[in-house]
Amino acid sequence: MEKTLVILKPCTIQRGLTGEIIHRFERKGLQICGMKMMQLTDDILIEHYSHLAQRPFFKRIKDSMMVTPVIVCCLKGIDAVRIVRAMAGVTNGRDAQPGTIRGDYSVSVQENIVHASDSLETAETELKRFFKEDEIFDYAISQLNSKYANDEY
Ligand code: IDP
Ligand code: MG
Repeated sequence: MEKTLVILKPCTIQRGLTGEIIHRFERKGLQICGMKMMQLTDDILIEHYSHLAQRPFFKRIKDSMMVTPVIVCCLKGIDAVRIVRAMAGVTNGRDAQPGTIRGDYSVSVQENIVHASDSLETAETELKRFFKEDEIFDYAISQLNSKYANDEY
């Protein structure tokens, strides 16, 4: 099964939406394999958002990710990367479809509630960036047969 990274951004912490967002992923059937609060730093954000380094708003994005600690989550499931990206919705909250997280909770490109890994390869790199090996838990869940047909997992 795939594992993917979700970051609940400072805007989510500030607005008191943490539980609501985590609830959505749990309700969908994704398994929480890791979760912690951490204060991001300039160094980790330069690495994490390196694809945006040349954009004029790079400093603003980094600053917005350091306003409060964030909550990083490792979510697991079949096709977890694709599912979580679909649940997040497109980057701009004003364009995101109602029913998606950004579509339901954000009116901003920047303050868009969650980060979600965009591919399996990215997820692997990003999980290593934010979690130590012993902070990700591989434990059995009892309702696997209620979530999947037995030839799916
Ligand atoms: P994603 O989060 O949907 O994968 P990316 O392009 O990887 O989008 O950008 C990372 C984050 O940088 C976005 O979630 C958003 O917070 C911020 N960002 C991206 N593009 C813009 C922009 O044009 N203006 C302001 N912030 C942006
Ligand atoms: Mg991205």
